[in-house]
Amino acid sequence: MKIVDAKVIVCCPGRNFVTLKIVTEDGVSGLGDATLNGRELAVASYLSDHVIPLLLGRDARRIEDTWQYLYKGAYWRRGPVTMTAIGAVDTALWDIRGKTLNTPVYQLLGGRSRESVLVYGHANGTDIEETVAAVARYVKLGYQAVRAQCGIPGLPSAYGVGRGQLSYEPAEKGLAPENVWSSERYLHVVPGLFARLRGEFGDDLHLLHDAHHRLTPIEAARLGKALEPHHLFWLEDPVPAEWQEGFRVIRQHTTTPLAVGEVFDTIYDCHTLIQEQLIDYIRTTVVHAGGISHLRKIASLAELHHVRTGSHGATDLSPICMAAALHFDLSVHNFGIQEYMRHTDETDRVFPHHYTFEAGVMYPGEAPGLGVELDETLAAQYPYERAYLPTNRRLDGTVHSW
Ligand code: GCO
Ligand code: MG
Repeated sequence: MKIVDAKVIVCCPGRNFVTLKIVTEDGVSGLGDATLNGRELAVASYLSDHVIPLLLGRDARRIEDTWQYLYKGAYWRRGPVTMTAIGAVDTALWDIRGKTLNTPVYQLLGGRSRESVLVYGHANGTDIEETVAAVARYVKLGYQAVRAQCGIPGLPSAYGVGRGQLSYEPAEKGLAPENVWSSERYLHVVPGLFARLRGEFGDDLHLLHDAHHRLTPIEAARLGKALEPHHLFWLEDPVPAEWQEGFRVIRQHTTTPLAVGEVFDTIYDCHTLIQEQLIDYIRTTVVHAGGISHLRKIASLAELHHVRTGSHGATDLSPICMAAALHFDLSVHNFGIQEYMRHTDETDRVFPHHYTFEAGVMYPGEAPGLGVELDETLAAQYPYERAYLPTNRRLDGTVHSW
């Protein structure tokens, strides 16, 4: 079953998405998400200029061999651009395999380990009371788990807080805007937010929070301790995650569960965190961590060490990634939770899909393969628009992690 064609489709139905489409000699096609927020065209070029010529003529059934060939064959291993491109190829090949065998991908991954996939949504507001109202809206929609973020007095913008009534979207058209940050002000507000949320919603609702890589280990330890009475499902990305050993400090001080991994691209970014049990949830994504094949290896290592999965699922990952994540989530034994930031109707029309949401959980659907299509005619009506993630400076002007 030879690969006879492959192409990259870049479109912007509200935000940019990069998609790889692979076609076999039998006319079966598969899709892979290749979106790297703010650096989209680098992956598009990596695929078109360097990877596609290597795919033509290869056997589409050799998923593992193709992964190893692209990873080891590049010599220059790892990095977000390379691993996103490999992830797109891997995802598209699993899609093709499912369609060829007329079965949903999760059946190829060992079948269901559970009946459904628990997801969390994003609630945010400019202050605590607005966030309480936003969480209430999610509860009304049936969510059992909600991530809560709120504005910080004295700071014009805060991570995760949208403009007006629009849901939060992590990209800005044009050039990168600059936000202002103060860890002290932030640390002062967050415990009060969760005290208020527990008071309002009781003990059963799962509450999550994302610190978005902004604290030092000792600040994160202080926040984790302050949040212990409110028993969060997790505290996400407490510190910049490159320095895996840095988590030892946080871990010594707090029992608040820790989650990290959305910026990781291979198992080598998280093996210390997993093997030393410095985290509770690994949040690597299908699209950025080398596809379904590599994510399964990370999950297997994590399973040995009591670490569960919690894949990133922001709107800057396309519905193809969302579908792939749901097949993965349903099948791995040590699944924890899946992030689910709803795409806009515009995006959903370009990527019609079979996955569904009901009462706080999701299902990948029973369509063969991943169960997502790309309407290429419609996609062509939404050309690429340059967009960046914001950058961040402290109150005195020093550059800080965004
Ligand atoms: C999350 C993430 C996103 C990222 C975004 C970057 O937990 O959903 O932190 O909001 O900021 O995916 O492209
Ligand atoms: Mg995050």
